[in-house]
Amino acid sequence: MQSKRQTIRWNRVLLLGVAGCWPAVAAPAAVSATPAADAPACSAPACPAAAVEQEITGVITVNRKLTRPSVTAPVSMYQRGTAVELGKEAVEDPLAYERSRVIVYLEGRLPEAAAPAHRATFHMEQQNRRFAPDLLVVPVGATVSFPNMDPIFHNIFSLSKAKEFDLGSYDKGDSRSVTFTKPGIVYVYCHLHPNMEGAIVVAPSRYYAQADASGHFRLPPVPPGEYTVVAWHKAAGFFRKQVTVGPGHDLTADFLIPLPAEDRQKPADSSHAMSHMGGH
Ligand SMILES: [Cu+2]
Repeated sequence: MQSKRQTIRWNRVLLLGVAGCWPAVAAPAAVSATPAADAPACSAPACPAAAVEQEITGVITVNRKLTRPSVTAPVSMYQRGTAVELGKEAVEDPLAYERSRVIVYLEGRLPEAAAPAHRATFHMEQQNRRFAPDLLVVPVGATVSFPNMDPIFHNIFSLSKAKEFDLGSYDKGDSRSVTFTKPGIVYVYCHLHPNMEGAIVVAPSRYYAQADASGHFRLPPVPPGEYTVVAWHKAAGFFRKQVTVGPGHDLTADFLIPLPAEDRQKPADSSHAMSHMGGH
């Protein structure tokens, strides 16, 4: 008997919780007499109607034959002046690594508040003759600095449509910065070290995320509306899904990203970089 009463009580609590989430017009009159009705409609955090803004989440699944990313270049190619050990990627699970290389962002009509609220600082260091990080996502309008942490010169440049630049050569401790005013993918290279490759995803707004090793991503909360969720991977390109934000809609966007089996991933415009490096 005791347990049955408890069950009934719990059912009532659940019902009240659900009823509180309904639009005011749909709320049964009987519920308005309960204490819960004194609270502002839909104040519960889990209540869909109360959440003006909601998060779009998803899971990235990467498919490909298991191959190890090739990151090591013959050291003799670069031995001039001070020797700097070429950094190596500690890759334990190649698919987990690739999942964490997926950038997700919203595109199309975005809310007014979509512009970056503040100018965050972004860095892409040159460390051990690699870019660190070698994948960066920033909102349009952001400035990225490129500090040289190596005791050798680097000369960072890009020929991508979204942003062309050439920072010239500079030594350890120096830095240059670039402001990205156009959304797009900016591939970054070094004139002096052909193994150095980086990518900067300039997202159209502050609604972006990078998937974690398990493939999960979470975009900042957005107001109700229809959105295009874009997932991008350097070797696989762009994938798009429509998501409607609002009560009763599925707020997940899962992506299956097939990767080519080759070891080495080359972005579409890397040929420009290679032609630039003929002398090296
Ligand atoms: Cu370099």
